[in-house]
Amino acid sequence: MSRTGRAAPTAPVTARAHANIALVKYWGKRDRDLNLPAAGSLSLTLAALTTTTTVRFDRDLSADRLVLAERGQGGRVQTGAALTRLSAWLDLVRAEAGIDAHAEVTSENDFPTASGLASSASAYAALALAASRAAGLSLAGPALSRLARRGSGSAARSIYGGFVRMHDGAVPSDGDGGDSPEARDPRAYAAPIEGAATWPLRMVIAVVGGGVAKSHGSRDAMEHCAATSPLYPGWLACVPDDLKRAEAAIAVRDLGALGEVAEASALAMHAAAIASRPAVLYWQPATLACMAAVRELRARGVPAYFTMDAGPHVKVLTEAASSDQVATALRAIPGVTDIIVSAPGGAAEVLA
Ligand code: 2P0
Repeated sequence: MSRTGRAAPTAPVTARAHANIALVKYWGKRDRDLNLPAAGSLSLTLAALTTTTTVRFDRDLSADRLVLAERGQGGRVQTGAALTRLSAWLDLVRAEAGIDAHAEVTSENDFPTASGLASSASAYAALALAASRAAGLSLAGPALSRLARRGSGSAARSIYGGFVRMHDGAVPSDGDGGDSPEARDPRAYAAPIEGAATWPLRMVIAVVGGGVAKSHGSRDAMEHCAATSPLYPGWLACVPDDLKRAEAAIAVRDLGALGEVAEASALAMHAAAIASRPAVLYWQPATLACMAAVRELRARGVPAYFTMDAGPHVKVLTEAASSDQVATALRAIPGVTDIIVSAPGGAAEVLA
């Protein structure tokens, strides 16, 4: 990058964002460079999983610097792929702000990183808010969501609280089966779904296998799935109708209908992943035991519905009044090492 841009403001900015769990999954891209999703998605932002990030641009820094910390552990300076990915993303912020200073980024998760608990979602949402403000930009929601998306697709949703809909941004085909070149990107951002703020829901997360790093990063796994899974086209074909059904269920607060879509979407995504060659299989025995326990709870009249992401953990959507019962059932399963109960969370916010 040239060193001729104007100086950045040097005051640090700290922002916090919450992770989100998709109820209609994002799994596949239509443009790798712009990180455009192949389909829309829909999520619930969670209060209990947060990333807090501080960004400071400083012309005296000779390179970008990234320090990551996890709950109860000291920070670790990152090198290699994490830093390369961050620097490429920071270049977008620098270009938009017209600055050329390097940045120091310190980020702390209050939950296990890279374990399938959606750490990149809260990370890039907090980063988008902190870095854009630290660079002197004041981005409105859609621009902020798009910036977060360039870091990680799911992060576009963590800009907002509650239920959030990610739009794929695709415009009508230009006749060659592709999007119009001039409109490849602008509409691929998330927006909050209004009206469910007072719905007393909980997500009960069964951490399986101690929250160790996942076996396949989701970015590589979804690309591998799109390239090799015979079930990938079938998975993508499900998404538009699942989105419609999920939004209709949220509009009338029908947990049963929403939960049914969420389970179906998660299973379809995992089916496509499992059918990749070689297979991408995130489940462990405890994952299946959790799914069975949720079905048993439901057979006894407890409103509980599971979903799983790019890891072995099981996330169960339920009513607040049933969350203790669900947590107790999941805690008893061998291989479940922790239980996190979360209420819906709010939007990303600047702390200082
Ligand atoms: C989701 N996941 O909708 C899906 C379900 C994992 C399974 O979004 O490549 O880290 O950074 O855009 O956002 C995880 O994928 O992928 C994810 P990139 P991301 O939550």
